[in-house]
Amino acid sequence: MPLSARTRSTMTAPGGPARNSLAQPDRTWLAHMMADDDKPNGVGKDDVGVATKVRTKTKRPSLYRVLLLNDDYTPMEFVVVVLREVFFKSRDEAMRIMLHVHNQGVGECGVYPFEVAETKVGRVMDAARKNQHPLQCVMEKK
Ligand code: TYC
Repeated sequence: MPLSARTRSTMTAPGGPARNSLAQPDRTWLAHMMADDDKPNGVGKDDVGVATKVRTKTKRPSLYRVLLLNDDYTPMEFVVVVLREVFFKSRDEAMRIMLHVHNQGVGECGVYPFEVAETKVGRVMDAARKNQHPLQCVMEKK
């Protein structure tokens, strides 16, 4: 059939006929003209690597409560120093938290993303061990 006799609707691009004429044009067969950044995933990109999809949605990190536990032997002043140095509490706030733990058995030092909470628990436990106090610090998911 001469080219002039073809109607537009019967012409197909090398990538195959459009599945739906209202859909976005099939850009596959134009891949050789596109910058790699503009090519749909999996279409003729020259670079080799792991297929990635850019994810724009951000997730808020899970938060963890860091808790101090009471015991009968750790000196009150040591707990106050830990609260000031590890959790950056004022002297008044450190005293309040220490007394709360002393009276209630457990108290919150702060709420942090996982790795921050983990680091703070580690710092408290290291300081307690070095000073031979039985002070315990734990974290729990909020
Ligand atoms: N109960 C301890 C005492 O009487 C003080 C203390 C407070 C210990 C808080 C631990 O997390 C703690 N010396």
